[in-house]
Amino acid sequence: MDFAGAHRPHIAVLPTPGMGHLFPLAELAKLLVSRHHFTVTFITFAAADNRATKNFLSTLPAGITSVSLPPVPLDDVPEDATIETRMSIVTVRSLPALRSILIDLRSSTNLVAFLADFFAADGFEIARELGIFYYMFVPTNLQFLTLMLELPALDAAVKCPFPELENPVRLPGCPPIPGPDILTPLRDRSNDCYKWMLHHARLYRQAQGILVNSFSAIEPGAAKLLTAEEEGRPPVYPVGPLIQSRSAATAVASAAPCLKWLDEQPRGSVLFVSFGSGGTLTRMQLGELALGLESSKHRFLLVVRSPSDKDSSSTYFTAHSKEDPLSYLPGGFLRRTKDVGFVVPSWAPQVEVLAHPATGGFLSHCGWNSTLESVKQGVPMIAWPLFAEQTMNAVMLVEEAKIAIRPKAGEDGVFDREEIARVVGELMEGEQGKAMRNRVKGLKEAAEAALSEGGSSYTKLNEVAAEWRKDF
Ligand code: UPG
Repeated sequence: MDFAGAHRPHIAVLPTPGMGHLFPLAELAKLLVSRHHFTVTFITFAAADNRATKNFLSTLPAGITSVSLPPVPLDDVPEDATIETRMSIVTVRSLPALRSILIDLRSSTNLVAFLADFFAADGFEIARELGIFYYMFVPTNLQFLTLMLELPALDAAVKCPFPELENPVRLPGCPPIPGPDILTPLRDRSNDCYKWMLHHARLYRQAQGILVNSFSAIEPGAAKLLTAEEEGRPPVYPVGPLIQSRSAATAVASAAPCLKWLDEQPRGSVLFVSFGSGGTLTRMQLGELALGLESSKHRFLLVVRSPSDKDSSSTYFTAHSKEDPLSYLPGGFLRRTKDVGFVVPSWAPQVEVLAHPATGGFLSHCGWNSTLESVKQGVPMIAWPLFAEQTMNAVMLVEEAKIAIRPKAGEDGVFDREEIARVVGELMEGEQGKAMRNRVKGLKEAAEAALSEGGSSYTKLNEVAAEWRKDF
């Protein structure tokens, strides 16, 4: 096949660091290349310059290349700055280098559009200057997008911290969000990350279009409102679920024993437990989780990272623990559970695990990719959100989609072993679990329909591609 720049329009894509942002954009890029005959360059931040990202980028098909932005100084950024603050500062400081790369791409390819993900909209001004399209990609859902579009108005209207609100936050078309479940960077208005989120929220409305990794059946209220035209708001295109068809090759090779173990387990009997690409628990919570799984007497496949008492996203940029995570499990746990459990350090081939017939439930941090992967395989969930928009996703999955159950924390914020065993039992063999299983099967079919020819997501991506090609 011919990928020569002269024959194809070219798209520059800027994902902010994190595998959860890169994976869906890579799936989108593959469709743009194979179905719509574009070529694509990924512009990656130096913060994403790790082994996992490099390996992943090297597996992308012909027609997709990547170029890395140089590192920017971050010595003045306080140690305790949040992920959102860091990403935002890195983006702003990388703008001069981004400009040079986009100018180079314009002279060496048929560059027609710049696609930024949700923390990189500062790049729009460069695209505008260069006379190319500037669109946004939201790797999470329409509920998150609704919050961001409403944020400037909410900021003016709400006087107290969101977690102290007496009534839930009512976003158009979305289930009511209790104040304490609001997006983590919005919880403390005095923190810089709040100001950054407000800054991004204002830029969202400047995009010429917004692609979202979601589909209408999973959040019908928000989809109905956002796919209608509205003055002053860019058109919104739900193009999902865009998820990996298989996990990164390295993960499959190094973790194949867990797939072999699954082969030996009864159909639908195993609970998969994983907290996404960087989620970590406190030392005490990890212990309670292990003991809760043990006392549930259900089979489990547990991905363990070294705990962190300070930060629930402590391996976000690396995906791997620095120490041996198994050493943090309660004494004797591995021996006592060896007939019912399998433990994988740091990283498992999640897509294959969820697709395996032995997997019957997923205890997840509710990262949006994990959620979509679970839906794609018709697997119901236990919602255990940690950071970012995960608590809001949990509300949606429990209250609106009704495909997840959420444990209740004690006054100290910890889920104790009894509560964990209770929700595991309910999901794997209770009436609620059965109902959730039926509903998630319905969503799985709706997701397949959305992506197939003539389906809503298929059609929306066609519309975007046609717009980008119109002057080519
Ligand atoms: N994954 C594996 N093996 C593992 C752990 C993760 O293959 O052991 C994959 C998983 O299949 C998925 C991705 O890594 O494709 C994880 O993505 P996601 O579930 O979205 O979690 P995060 O990486 O934490 O995602 C970030 C945010 C999350 C947000 C998402 C999309 O933390 O809140 O929904 O980005 O914006």
